Amino acid sequence: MKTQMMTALLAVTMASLAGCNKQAEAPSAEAPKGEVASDAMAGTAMAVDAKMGKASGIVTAIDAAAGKITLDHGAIPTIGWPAMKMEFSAKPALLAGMSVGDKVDFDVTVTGSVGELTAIKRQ
Ligand SMILES: [Cu+2]
Repeated sequence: MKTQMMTALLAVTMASLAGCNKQAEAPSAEAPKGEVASDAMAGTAMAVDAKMGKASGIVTAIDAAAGKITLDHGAIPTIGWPAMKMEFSAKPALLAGMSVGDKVDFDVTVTGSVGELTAIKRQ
């Protein structure tokens, strides 16, 4: 799991670096507001910027009191993540009423390798 995540992050980093040499290339049609390529280019290679994405998934584990939820989620192109199963942190109030097996749509903010849900709702 950890290796998979590091590999994904590395891929994102490599993609960002590659982007610096291809400024003429049109941005992805899925590029969200706020996800500006120049931000990544302006920072150093070690800078860790928060990225936001939306995706769908299935709840596979949940600890609402601790603010932890594990989701088997689909790809999140805006973050550069493939589909995977992983744990997210979330405010306990956000997780109230969620159960294992629920299909959900969620918003996530990723900083480094940490993903925090900012919104989640049952489909
Ligand atoms: Cu993930």
